[in-house]
Amino acid sequence: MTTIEMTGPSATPTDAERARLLPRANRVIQMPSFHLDERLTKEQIEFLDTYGFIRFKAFATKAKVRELIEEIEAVDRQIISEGRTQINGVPLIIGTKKDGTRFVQRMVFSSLFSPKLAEFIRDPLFKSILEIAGPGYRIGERERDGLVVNHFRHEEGSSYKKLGWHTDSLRDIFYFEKPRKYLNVGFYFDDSPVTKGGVRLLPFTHKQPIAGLLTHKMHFLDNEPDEDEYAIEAEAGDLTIHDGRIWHRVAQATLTGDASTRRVMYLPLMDGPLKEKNENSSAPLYLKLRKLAGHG
Ligand SMILES: O=C(O)CCC(=O)C(=O)O
Ligand SMILES: [Fe+2]
Repeated sequence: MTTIEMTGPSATPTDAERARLLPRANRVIQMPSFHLDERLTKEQIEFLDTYGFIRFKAFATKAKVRELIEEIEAVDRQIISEGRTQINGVPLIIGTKKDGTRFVQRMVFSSLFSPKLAEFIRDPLFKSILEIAGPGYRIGERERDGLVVNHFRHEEGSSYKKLGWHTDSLRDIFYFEKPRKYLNVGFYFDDSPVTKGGVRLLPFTHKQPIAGLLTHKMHFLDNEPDEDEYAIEAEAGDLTIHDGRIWHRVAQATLTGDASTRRVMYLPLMDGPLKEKNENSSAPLYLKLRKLAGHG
């Protein structure tokens, strides 16, 4: 009979093994409490490069968050009252709350509707992020989908409760451009504990060769939890950066109604030739793919 001796170094599970034993929803990324001052430190740049993501605490004050929420709510009401279904050719995702109110769940080109949002993203702190994105990077307020505000909500009538596995770099391929180094910068308007669902990602997948971008999972069609996934939690006012090549999804909240509200704004960091959109632009192909997969 063989007995297994549980002694020696092999008896001590690694962090990864320990993490694997936890129920999935509890596997939240533990990361140092990073703060962003003037520029990213060497440690912060290395963290982002190694893991493919980073979170900065309290990028904006709670008062600023409240002010910006009022602003996005005003833009939302304006878009709904004007009966818009798309902006610059990019379709909006619109849902209905229990009380019958229609609201925008994926707002695009948001800064073009609000001088306050436009001013916020011109804050010098965002410049330090542009610097690490690479030389010549800009915030493309009129390019691609512009400044996006996602509004996830778990409720009957909601059109945006979750988003399947994807890489953001797929957009480049659909725009017939070589996937570039692409940083996705998210600013949180709401606290986002795991009970609100939120981002689940596969650390290190940003280092995959281009083929992996296309083949690792079925873009947008696959919503299944992955045993290697980790959740990113954040609070209102936090800022996150993830590498556009990393595989991620947005899980559905276990909470419902108002308690499930999760609003995050994404900044379009661009380089290369300027291709501004206007009212005559047509819908991008990658959004058609998302639509086919049932997202919006
Ligand atoms: O809501 C989020 O934080 C992420 C959304 C996302 O992955 C996307 O819109 O591509
Ligand atoms: Fe994404």
